[in-house]
Amino acid sequence: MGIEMLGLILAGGQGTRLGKLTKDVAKPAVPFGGRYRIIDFALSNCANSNVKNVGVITQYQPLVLNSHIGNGAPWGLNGVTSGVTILQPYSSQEGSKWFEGTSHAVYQNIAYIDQQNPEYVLILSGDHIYKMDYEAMLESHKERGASLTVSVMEVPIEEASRFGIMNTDESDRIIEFEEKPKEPKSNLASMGIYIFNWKRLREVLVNGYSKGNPMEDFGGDVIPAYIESGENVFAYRFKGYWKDVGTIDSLHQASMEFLDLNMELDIKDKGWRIYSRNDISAPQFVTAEADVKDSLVGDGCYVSGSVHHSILSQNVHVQNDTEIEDSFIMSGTYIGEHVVIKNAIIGENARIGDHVQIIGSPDAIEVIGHGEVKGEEKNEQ
Ligand code: ADQ
Ligand code: ADP
Repeated sequence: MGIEMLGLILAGGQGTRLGKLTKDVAKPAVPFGGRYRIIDFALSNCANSNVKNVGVITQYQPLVLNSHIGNGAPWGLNGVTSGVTILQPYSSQEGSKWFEGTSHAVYQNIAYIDQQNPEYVLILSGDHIYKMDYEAMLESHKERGASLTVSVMEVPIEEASRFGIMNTDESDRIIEFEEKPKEPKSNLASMGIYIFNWKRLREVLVNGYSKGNPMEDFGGDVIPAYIESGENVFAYRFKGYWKDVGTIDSLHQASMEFLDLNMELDIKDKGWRIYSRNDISAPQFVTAEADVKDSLVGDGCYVSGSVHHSILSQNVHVQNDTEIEDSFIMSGTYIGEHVVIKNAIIGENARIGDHVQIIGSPDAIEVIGHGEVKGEEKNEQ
């Protein structure tokens, strides 16, 4: 007997738009919010929504992602009837073929999905920050007798060409869908979160590939094909905070929003916890010279400079007479004396020497990569 709904997290994109931050780390494994990695949100939503079986489809630099997810224990996905499986590209007899678009990646994993034998598959991206109850979305899918349900949100019209954009009828049936249109006809955007009836999706993928009509991408190929062939495709309206953090600007913006105590994404909500894997560090130490305001400071930090409206992840070291403002500093980074950092994202284990200035602006965020070294340190510790 199979399971009701299998979660599939697409965690394989290269994430070129995150530049240096994804040089050796897959996008979903990029740190967020001082103690999380981006994929924690999708994994925690699964755990909280009773989606107990999850496949994570990877391809690019999966090492950090693999060790972060491990056996799935932080999310409670390591039981007898639950589990998380990391799916990597493999060589088949037809030769090795890497995953191309998003639906091709699912097609490549049919053997795994068949083994789980789900009635429904829930397709998720590994790079979204949000809290969402997928069980409620499944209820709506079932009630409407849908073959595909697409989670949607209204976005500012000037941003609409970054998304799959649709038109619906009065019952929220999707009647038109265009992937990233140059001239969007509406502002109703796909969040890239789908529930499919597995049997039907499997047929569409297998038929497409065997008849020379490959279904590479959900937004570009599968959804338009479903609508054209008259399948029941419905929009499910999501209300709440949701952000695709696939670009430097959106990652910085989401980090600054994370500092707002009244933010819509209530991270302290005990009814919807966001779980992660974290090492235990010593408590943070803030010296008498320090001036820390409006900031999140992780365990193991040592702060002797001024830190305003910024996130210091675990084990960050900030020396005297240094100023940090509107920035996100990832874990293990050392920042020397007389440094100025504004509107920046600093990668994990970077080393910023004395007197270095890293000054971005809200429209041009500065980025230092993981392990990058800038300038020299007088007070090497
Ligand atoms: P994009 O986010 O641009 O648009 P895409 O880059 O194809 O879609 O990737 C979606 C997710 O899948 C990302 O997390 C990416 O890392 C991952 N991914 C991409 N290729 C993969 C592969 N071959 N193997 C494994 N994982 C892979 C999509 C929809 C739009 C919608 C936006 C919302 O196509 O219609 O509006 O999401 O953000
Ligand atoms: P971005 O748009 O920021 O580059 P995405 O995660 O959306 O990031 O991925 C972009 C594209 O890169 C995807 O279509 C994905 O298939 C492709 N891609 C992912 N991994 C690799 C890889 N290892 N080599 C080449 N292309 C890849």
